[in-house]
Amino acid sequence: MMETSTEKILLIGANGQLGTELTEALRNIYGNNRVVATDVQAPPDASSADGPFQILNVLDKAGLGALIRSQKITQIYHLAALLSATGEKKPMLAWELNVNGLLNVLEAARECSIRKVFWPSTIAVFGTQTPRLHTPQHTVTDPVTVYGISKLAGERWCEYYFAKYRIDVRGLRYPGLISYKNPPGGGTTDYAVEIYQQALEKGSYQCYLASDTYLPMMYMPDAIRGTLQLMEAEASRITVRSSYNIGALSFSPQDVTKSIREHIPDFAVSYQPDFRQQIAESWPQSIDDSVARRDWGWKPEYNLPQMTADILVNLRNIKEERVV
Ligand code: AKB
Repeated sequence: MMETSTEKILLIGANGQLGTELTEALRNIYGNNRVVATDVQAPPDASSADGPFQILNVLDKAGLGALIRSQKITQIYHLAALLSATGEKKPMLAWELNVNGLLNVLEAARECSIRKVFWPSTIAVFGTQTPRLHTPQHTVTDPVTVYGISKLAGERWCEYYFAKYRIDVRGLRYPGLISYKNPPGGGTTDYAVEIYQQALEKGSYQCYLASDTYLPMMYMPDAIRGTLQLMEAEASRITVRSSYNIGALSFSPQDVTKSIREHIPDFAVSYQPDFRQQIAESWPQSIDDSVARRDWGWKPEYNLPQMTADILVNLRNIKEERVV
């Protein structure tokens, strides 16, 4: 832990799937009191509040500025967003939160001389004309979802604030993130989290994507490590200011089912594709992340069998702890 650090970090959207684990990781590095977690609601589990927490709506520009000044914030991780499936149900809110929320953060960073900003983009910035295999860093971006459109606009804004105001903003185009600690919220890739939980709890799962739908995915420990690695890299090594492609796994529901059956042989999966199938079909199947590897040394650690084994062990432990 960096006891002597002068950094003070603000996390926006700290209660989410990524935010919860990133808050913990940053507190381990910088110390609990140097990481201010914020969200629109209080955390569901009060016992997880092992550091400062404040309610903050990123659309409240004045409130954001006041918090940054009063807490003497030096870095911002802005994670609050509506994801792809929810965004299709609430398109205007998705645009408002995803674009205007980011603009509030970038403006606050400019006005308050923030040292670094992290902002997540997504594979959803790609679209139907994008090459779907080993999708390159620079290629066609013609997203079909509001989520993808808003994140693509966000990428352009990040690059603009770097070029015009030298704001040190860094981002990753996350694939589907898989974790066992916290549920994802409203994405197209969420099945890859639900499937493990239901395998243990019910022994069966009904999947909303077709069995052979390949998507880029990543286990949360890799996502956390990659995020911290990007943020710790020398600024001179960052050649992409919009957002880096970052890859790890590529699998289909059928593949993950097979992997779970190595541990739970009777696990049964049925398929009933819904509106999320069309979204998935507009996204890449695998990602070329050679630019991230070259610039700041990105390398994932988990493959599918390792991730499956780790998730199932941990979910079983959590279940046993609940029973005791
Ligand atoms: C989603 O499914 O919307 C997200 C994403 C790929 O950005 N997980």
